[in-house]
Amino acid sequence: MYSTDQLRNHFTAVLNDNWQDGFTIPCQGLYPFQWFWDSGFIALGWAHLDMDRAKQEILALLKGQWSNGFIPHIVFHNPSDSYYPGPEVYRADLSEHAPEIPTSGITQPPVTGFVLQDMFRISGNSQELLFFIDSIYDQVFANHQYFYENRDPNMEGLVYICHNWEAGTDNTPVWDLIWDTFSVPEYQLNRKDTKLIDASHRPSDAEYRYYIHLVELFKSWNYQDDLIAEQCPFLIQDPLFNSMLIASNRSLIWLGELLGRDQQVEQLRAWTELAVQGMNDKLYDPDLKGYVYYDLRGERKLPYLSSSSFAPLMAQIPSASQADEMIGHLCGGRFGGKDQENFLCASFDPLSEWFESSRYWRGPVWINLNWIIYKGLRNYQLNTEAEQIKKDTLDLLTKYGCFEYFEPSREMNEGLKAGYGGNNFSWSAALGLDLLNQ
Ligand code: 2M8
Repeated sequence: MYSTDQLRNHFTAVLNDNWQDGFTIPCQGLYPFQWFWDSGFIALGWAHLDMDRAKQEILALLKGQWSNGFIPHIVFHNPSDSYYPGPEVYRADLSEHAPEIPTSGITQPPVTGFVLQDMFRISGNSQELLFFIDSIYDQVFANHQYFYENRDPNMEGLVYICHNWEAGTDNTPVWDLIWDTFSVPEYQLNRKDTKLIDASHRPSDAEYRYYIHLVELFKSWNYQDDLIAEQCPFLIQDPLFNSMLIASNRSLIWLGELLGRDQQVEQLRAWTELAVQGMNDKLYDPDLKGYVYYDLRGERKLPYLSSSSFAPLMAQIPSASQADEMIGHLCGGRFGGKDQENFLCASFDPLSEWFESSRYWRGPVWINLNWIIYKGLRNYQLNTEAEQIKKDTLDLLTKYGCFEYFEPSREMNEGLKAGYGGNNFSWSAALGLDLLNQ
């Protein structure tokens, strides 16, 4: 149990311990490299402590950018044998676009755009930071261009993900419906995570075989986007991923106007307009009152609520009345529970038969999703709900420290001594720090 001052010191210590001279690992042992969306959240934490490190974090990520604008989800800056799958499994060098530095061959939610706008705000609108943003603006823009030009086959403004690890919400139960359509070889796995963390809190080996199978397919196609679009059995329009892209579009528009980048701003506006329409026409489910996934390969909606269903609030996608409908699920609703029996916000619908309160992205509370939802609720002046999710987030961090994920049920938390997954986890620290400063 930490006091506010101790909590701030704890957050700072976690980030300092995970700093690797130029970038920050998510967690010792379990995640020994730099991850795409982690690096964005982590940069926000650094922005409150040491802006130079925040800039270095972003620059280190961009070292891994491919020549076609793609940003990989892992940049392997250093060797390590504590993580599987490593660069030898991904073989990104099979792509004609890959850089010198070893990277993975899949991506993650593109948070960099809105992170840069937040860094600028935290800097007090410093001119020096604006120069920095100007110096990397084209690279971040190129990443958005990569998505809209390669991953939107129907020109709907909605980009697809082609691997569950691209979602960031790695083993959400929604993917089970996709795995049911797969048949995969008995790959030999060399998992390290289950030697470090309670295996019942991680995805199963059967799930890992699907994950590896997709990577094997990408390698057989040399990571060519046209072949992936034509043949990949996992092709999903994800509400969280698209919301992060749209939120980043909006920030790049705002920053681009300051920087006089008229053509790029015009293009970003066009993408955003189509994207918002696509989100509302295709991914909003009026019966469920939330945004859901669409399976492009199976041509079907996947109508299940998860914490990702609320992410569009952050990108100002729902109308005010849609937002009102959506928050019915939070305080007192199926996520918060009657009398707030759960901490906000479970990663999957707590009333679903597939909900598992301690297994990774199948139920536990994650700090980054809470932060995204908090920002979204603030956009709509839904202040009661915003304050509740902020309080729940800080209460969990105060009780346990910076774990990777947390038990949603208040009752079960009474007997627990620890959160779940990795400890001293960077984005829990960074976003905790950001919430303390809101
Ligand atoms: C988790 O994912 C990695 C694969 O990317 C893994 O389990 O090995 C997810 O929680 C993901 O969202 C996160 O970026 C990554 C590093 O924290 O860990």
